[in-house]
Amino acid sequence: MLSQKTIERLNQQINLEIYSSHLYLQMSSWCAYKSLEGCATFLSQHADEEMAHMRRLLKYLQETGALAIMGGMQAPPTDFNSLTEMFEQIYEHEQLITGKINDLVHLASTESDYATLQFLQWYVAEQHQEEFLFKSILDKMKLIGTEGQGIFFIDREVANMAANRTQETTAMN
Ligand code: OFO
Repeated sequence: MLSQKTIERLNQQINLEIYSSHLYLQMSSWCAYKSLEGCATFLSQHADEEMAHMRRLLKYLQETGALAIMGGMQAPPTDFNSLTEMFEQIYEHEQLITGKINDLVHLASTESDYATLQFLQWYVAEQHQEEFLFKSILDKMKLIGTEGQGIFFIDREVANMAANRTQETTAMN
């Protein structure tokens, strides 16, 4: 049995995950528009992963007899000054999500809600991986540089990441 506060906070998280998916799909569309096909594929894939994060929360709420509520959604930004700026925004967004997950962990801990505490561990590990992933892309961008052909090589690197992710997912199924 979840507390009302936990139900509200898990519902907020559901909506944040949907926003993350919208954001990455919009960014994917921007990349496709700029002919950055590798980044477009990678972000489209990531948008799907965010919906999977949302569904995990949805299932948990349903299993505990709570009502999941799909709220309204603000529109994500549609334009970016550069690929670097876009990935910086993603990294900042993931740090915000990590903060929200940490708040949820704190709440579950304060309420001695051990089932929710355990459920949230998957998100704690996932956020660690996501921050690492986007930080590594930003590091590569610094290393390769975004001038001239740099952007082409970055797009190719990110395309390889998307291909590896597809292989991992196929192997898991
Ligand atoms: Fe990008 O991890 Fe969920 O939001």
